[in-house]
Amino acid sequence: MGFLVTVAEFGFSLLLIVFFGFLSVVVFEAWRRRLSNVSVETVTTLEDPKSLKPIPCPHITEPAEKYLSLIVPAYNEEQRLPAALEETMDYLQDRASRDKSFSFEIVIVDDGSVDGTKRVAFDFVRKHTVDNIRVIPLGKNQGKGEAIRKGMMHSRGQLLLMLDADGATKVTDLEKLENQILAVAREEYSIRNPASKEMDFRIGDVQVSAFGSRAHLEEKALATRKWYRNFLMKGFHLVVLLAAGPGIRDTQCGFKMFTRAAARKLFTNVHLKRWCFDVELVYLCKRFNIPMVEISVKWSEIPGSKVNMLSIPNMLWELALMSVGYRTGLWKIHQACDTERSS
Ligand SMILES: Nc1nc2c(ncn2[C@@H]2O[C@H](COP(=O)(O)OP(=O)(O)O)[C@@H](O)[C@H]2O)c(=O)[nH]1
Ligand SMILES: [Mg+2]
Repeated sequence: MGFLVTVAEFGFSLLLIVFFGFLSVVVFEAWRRRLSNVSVETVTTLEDPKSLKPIPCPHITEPAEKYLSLIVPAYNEEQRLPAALEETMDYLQDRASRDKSFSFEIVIVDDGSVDGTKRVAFDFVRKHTVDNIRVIPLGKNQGKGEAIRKGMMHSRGQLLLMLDADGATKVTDLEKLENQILAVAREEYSIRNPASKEMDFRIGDVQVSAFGSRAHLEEKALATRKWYRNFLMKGFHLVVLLAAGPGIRDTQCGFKMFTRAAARKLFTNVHLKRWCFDVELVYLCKRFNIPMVEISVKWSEIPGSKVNMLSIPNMLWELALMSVGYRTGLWKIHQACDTERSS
């Protein structure tokens, strides 16, 4: 009898081991597929809403045609987008009228909005022409990170700025980022090409990134916010530190600028599609030795934020994915995007 019980126990344990072994393989396989799922580049078709004619879709691997591109991710921004666009356009037109060498474009990426975002955006295109402002419609919602990636991949600037659709940052602050990038790029260029002349220097060819930052506002925010929000913020900073390492105090600010060469490298590699793609950008800058500067910007909290408590599990999941993806080598780094091809 005792012998039979032992055999039954042994058989049962074996069954459990086989069952859990099988389960682990299934889960690991699903995890592996998710991890190695690099975004596939889709060809985006652009259209002039005035003539309804298709226009050629530029690509980050082609030479720059403008000085500055502003990439605006927009998800259900019918209310907040118009004022932000007006202010941005006023600044850009004013600057272009003062400086004939300054050229720009705004690229709005409509991320599957279900309100009137697309209508608002196309009204602006009709008013300001498709050469100055264009819309990339993504059809279905893919996340802020993916929307920005698509915008970057199809923009024409030597300098590429991502900024939120709610106008939370003063657009004139882009000059702070631009000036820092210019200073760092000139230095990098002269170190790498000691014999070259100033006239050969093209800002878009040197890899530099500038991160707008609200870290200087943190003390005030800590004093005025509820304790659990501060707790969550500190916790998030710790997780970011573990995932991407030190370097940038505010990874999440929606105001960042990249040279074309840096953007080409970063956005052909970035995997995360939602809120933590910024953390991956920091990680990638470090991997590629792309110089990063963090610059304080003016920030106003605009009502209507889409980040909520439900975004937290997604953020943690993305950071876990990133850590495992790069550490196990399942997320590959593509080096082959150093140079542009001629169009
Ligand atoms: N593409 C895309 N953009 C989003 C999504 N959710 C928010 N955004 C955009 O991200 C930017 C910042 O969003 P916001 O809700 O103001 O976030 P907060 O300022 O960090 O609280 C805005 O331009 C939004 O339109 C989304 O699911 N997809
Ligand atoms: Mg906002």
